[in-house]
Amino acid sequence: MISLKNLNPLNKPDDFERKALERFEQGERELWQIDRSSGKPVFRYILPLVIEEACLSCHRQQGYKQGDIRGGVSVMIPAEGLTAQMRTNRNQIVIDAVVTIGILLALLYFLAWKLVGRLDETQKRLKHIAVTDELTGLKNRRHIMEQMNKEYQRAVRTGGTLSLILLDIDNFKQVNDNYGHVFGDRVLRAVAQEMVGGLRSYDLLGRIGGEEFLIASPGSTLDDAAGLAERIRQKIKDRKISDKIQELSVTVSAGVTSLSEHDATADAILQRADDALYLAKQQGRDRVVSV
Ligand code: GH3
Ligand code: MG
Ligand code: MG
Repeated sequence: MISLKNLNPLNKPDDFERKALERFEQGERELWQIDRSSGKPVFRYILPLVIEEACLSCHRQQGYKQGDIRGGVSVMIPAEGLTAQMRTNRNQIVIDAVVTIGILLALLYFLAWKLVGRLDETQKRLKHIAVTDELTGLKNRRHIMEQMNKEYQRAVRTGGTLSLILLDIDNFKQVNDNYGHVFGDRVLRAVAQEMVGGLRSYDLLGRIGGEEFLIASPGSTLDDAAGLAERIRQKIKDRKISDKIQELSVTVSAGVTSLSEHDATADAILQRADDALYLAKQQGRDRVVSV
């Protein structure tokens, strides 16, 4: 216990306590500090003792009235452990913050990485959809036509060869009529599969109409392409196409032609392949005609 008007010398405040008592008189309600003057840290804490009604019986003669600050209660606690703990806590807070920020950054990086992956995947998927015929998985009309045009330009530029094969399933309308449209789709997929299996790596294949397919074969002569068309025709003819209740094989007709110096556009070669296909149909179907 300490007081500015101490009766007992033991209650005499030291410097810190005196200043605290003076500040209590100005309205302060508690004070504390870590005192390091003795070399070791000491936690000091002071609360004011306020005169109440009951105190006046003894302290009235000192001139106190109710509400006055009579003194204070001052405690000192060795704070070596406390300051060490505060330091440890501070270090721990810094470590926690660094770890938390690290985890958040890693999470953010992971999410961004995932998102980029997804976008990349979506982009690839969209690209695939844009060039693919949904039913057969072959290249669609637009894409195979673009590729054929590019190959035409390349062949003209380099003086190379380019052959086209136009294939059409024979009497396909009857397949649909007799076996149903769903079975017809099955036939289209099977024919596409046989064609893929018969191609060389540099041949380009696409579905350009309902039951019509185009193969562009860069570097092939007319004879090469006619041979390729014949092998594919035979493979398709030999293929048994079946579901659980019915089985069928189909034939195809093919028109084959090669780039000539008179072809001013890619469409000119395509038209000639179409003419050859028309001839194949005219001559009885299930055959290859080269022109
Ligand atoms: P040709 O031997 O002269 O080629 O006779 P075709 O019956 O094959 O030819 P046509 O052009 O008369 O008939 C083609 C049929 O192909 C008509 C159409 O219903 C069918 N078709 C077109 N696209 C699809 C498809 O995606 N699925 C199915 N199942 N049928 C299709
Ligand atoms: Mg047909
Ligand atoms: Mg047709």
